[in-house]
Amino acid sequence: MKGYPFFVVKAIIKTSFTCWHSFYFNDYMNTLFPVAPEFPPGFHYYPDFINEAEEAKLVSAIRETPLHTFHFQGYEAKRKVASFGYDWSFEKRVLSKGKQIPQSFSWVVQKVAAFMDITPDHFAELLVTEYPVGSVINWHRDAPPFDIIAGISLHTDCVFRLRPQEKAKQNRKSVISFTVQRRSLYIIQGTARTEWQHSTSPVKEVRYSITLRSLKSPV
Ligand SMILES: O=C(O)CCC(=O)C(=O)O
Repeated sequence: MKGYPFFVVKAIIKTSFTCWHSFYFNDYMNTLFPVAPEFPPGFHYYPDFINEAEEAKLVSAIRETPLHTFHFQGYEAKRKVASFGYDWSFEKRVLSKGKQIPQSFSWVVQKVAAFMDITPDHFAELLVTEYPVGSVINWHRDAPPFDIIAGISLHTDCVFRLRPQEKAKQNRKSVISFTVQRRSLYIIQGTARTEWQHSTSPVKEVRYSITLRSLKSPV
């Protein structure tokens, strides 16, 4: 360091300290706090479930699908949806058979079913959702007639949250918040389905999701 002006020496010392500090400290932090949060029983998360080409194929299939604004108890949400197969009306509280799942989504239904070791016809509903920038899905448990829920995230990541359904158990500490990456799959069943609610935080870019649901009792 001899011959270097003092401010250069100071900058070199500061930079190397910052690098080593952050390297050592981050490594240490990762050991202390594992990246994956502890999910409630029945919640499973699989990053990179589909590849980039498959994601592009699904996004273009969604963009060709006519979507409509989602209505819930007289309230108009920002997100847009299209439901195929069996649809639950929150307004009328009835399950009705709608349009067939389009051919362009069949392969993804088959892929999720094969992964879960069930047959594709277990999935009675396929819901396509478009979340414009800033939109969310509020805290909820899915409609009563449905059983397993499988969600594929597309186009951007989003913050997904879980909290107990029971009011007495709800507090800041009971919220599990984590990122669901684009191209990932999550599965909600068991306790996570019956005793937990889920929601998403406002998205920074347009997000699409595909939600597959099975029925508790076949109709
Ligand atoms: O977009 C998502 O991943 C969440 C979908 C969801 O919770 C719902 O449609 O009920």
